[in-house]
Amino acid sequence: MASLTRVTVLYAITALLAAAAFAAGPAESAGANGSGTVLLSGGFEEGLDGWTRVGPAEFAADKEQSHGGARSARITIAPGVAPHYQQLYHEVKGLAPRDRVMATVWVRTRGVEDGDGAYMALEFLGAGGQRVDIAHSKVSRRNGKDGWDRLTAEAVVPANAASARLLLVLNSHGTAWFDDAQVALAEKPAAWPELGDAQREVVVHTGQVVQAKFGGVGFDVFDHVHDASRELLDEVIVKRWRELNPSFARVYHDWNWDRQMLDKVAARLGRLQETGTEIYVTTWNPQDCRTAADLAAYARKVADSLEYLVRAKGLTGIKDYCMTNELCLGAGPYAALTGDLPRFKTYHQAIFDELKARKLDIRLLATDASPISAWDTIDWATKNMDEITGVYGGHEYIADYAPDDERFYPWFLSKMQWGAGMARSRGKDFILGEFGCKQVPPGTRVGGKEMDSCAWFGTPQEPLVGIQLAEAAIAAINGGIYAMGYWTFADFPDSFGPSGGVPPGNVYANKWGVFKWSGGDNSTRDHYYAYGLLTKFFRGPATVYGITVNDPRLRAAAIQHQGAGTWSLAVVNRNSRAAPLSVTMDGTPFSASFRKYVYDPANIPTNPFGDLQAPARTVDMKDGRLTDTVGPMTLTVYTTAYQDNAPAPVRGLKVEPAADGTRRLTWQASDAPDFCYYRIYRSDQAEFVPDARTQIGSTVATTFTDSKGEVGKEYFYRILAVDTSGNASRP
Ligand SMILES: [Ca+2]
Repeated sequence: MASLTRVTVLYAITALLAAAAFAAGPAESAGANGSGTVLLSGGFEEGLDGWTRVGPAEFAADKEQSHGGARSARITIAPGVAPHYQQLYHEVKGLAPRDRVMATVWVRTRGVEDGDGAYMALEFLGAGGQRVDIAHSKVSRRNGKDGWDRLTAEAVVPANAASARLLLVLNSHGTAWFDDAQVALAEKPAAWPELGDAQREVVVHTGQVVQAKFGGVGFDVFDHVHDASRELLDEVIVKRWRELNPSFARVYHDWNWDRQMLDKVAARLGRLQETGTEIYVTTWNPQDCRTAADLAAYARKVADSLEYLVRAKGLTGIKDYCMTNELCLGAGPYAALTGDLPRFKTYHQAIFDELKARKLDIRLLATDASPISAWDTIDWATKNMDEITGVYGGHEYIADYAPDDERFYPWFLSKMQWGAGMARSRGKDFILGEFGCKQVPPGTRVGGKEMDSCAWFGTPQEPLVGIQLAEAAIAAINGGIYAMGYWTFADFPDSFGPSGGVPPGNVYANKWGVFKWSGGDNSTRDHYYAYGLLTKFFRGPATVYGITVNDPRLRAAAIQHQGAGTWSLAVVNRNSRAAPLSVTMDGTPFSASFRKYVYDPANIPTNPFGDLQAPARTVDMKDGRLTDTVGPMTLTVYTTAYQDNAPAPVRGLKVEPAADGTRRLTWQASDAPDFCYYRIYRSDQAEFVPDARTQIGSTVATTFTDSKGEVGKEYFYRILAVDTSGNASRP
């Protein structure tokens, strides 16, 4: 879960040194844009000159161990000394804001049995010497335990950074040796052309398949464990799920659920079955099994649970499973299995055998690690446990790029291609199981609760979250990812407490949803109207085609739905002005009328009941070519996945006033085959025309209680049936 995606906060001692200006760096150049330039290298052959020692420890250029040459840097923390991020650090010069930087070092350890172990970090300091960001390598006390280990860290220099350091840290008793440290410039962003009013050419290459069976843009689902009233389900949770219609979901699971809880959960997950959603189940806090017998019993219990959900409760959408969220184990430290992947494999082997014996067709996913810097665990899995792995996957929260940062897309695309490529090297698919924008800093508390939420919510950047998420989805699609889940569909309710996978005593709020769940407030967040367009129109199974765009500030993805043969195209325009657009299909030319949907952060199409925005208009493709204009900083979705026939008018409306002043409405169910939900309207005028001002609700049920009217006043109601294309019936 998102709360713990960042590594344990590591409070390196911050010395208030005068910040050295970046500009003082070397001018040596390698690539055309400076990429590959080595900014710092440390072999420690000449001692520890230039390295600053921090904390009580023994620091030495040591001859006992070396990875290259004759010496390495040694840090030893004696038994009587408290580990407190003792470290060697070195300034890194020659960086500018937005540069992407890579660091590597080799490490080996002896006697490291406690604490966080030995690791590396890139730290960025502001002009006042304060930390503004830090990027860690893998943090594990197993680093270097069995010999020299290579650690890597990658970061984008924050806009407010004035200096940078490479930290070599030991936060355990024992000894760590570091050698062959290197920091290199990975990418210096090249200037992008300003294309003004020039036509943007988007070409969809129908002969070039990027992903032959795309599974869809989806959600992480956690709400099935939270109590919800019938009204909340009908009017909010089920209604919005049906309308956003995602074909993929990653779903929370607890190995310790009893039959009663499994029944409750299965009933709530029925809505995913109704929408034909593929379900990826992940267990939170799996049992820490100490013996082979314990593990075998545990694997049986997990398989029992999955078999019950699939066979007894009919949740046949369950297709994927991972034994743990983000490599956590029991009550251990976050991502404890990162440093013990053979143990992860042992769990999956036991569960694999159980599923196979029961002929349950569920793919095991490795490794579910977060963030991208921990995806080397996935690489390990491709090399060490491919025969029991059906699909690969990991998570990422976008820590280094603000939503208004146009440089996010190419970086994320390269990472998606890397992840999908690892899986493809074994003939498998890759699932981006969780993603989201930047998380609030660990330790953020609101109203006495530990907050787990998006750092941009409630800020002027919030409307742009929808744009960044759309870019992430477009990058994942074009990168060849199989399916993705945004964390999360709904907020956790305020009442969520110290159960459900959160350590006892941790009072915790998880507020990432596309809509809120706080008291009676279920209002949507802005990104509902951007990401929701993508879940609805980028469903699987679909074919993803290669696409080229002649403007680096324009991002586009195109899919064709299998079966119906319909098309959906998403375009994000990062330019600060409108862009004339031409889209060409380079295969057999065809003509079609596309509906055009727009998400404009400057004009959010909010609806109090979460009804998705109507299409802006239709745009015709003629002989394989569509021309239009896309607005500045917008997401535009074009689709032929719709029909124009509205449902028949709703019949049989009855209104029954109750003594308490509420009015209970009932009506006959719509018989439209693609029915989605009803809208309820009220006026004190008999002949009123339903509109946004008179709408009082939306629901999937054929009943609605109007509890907001004045007692004794006469009201008139209209019910409209809405289909999955968004067409509403006549009153
Ligand atoms: Ca050396």
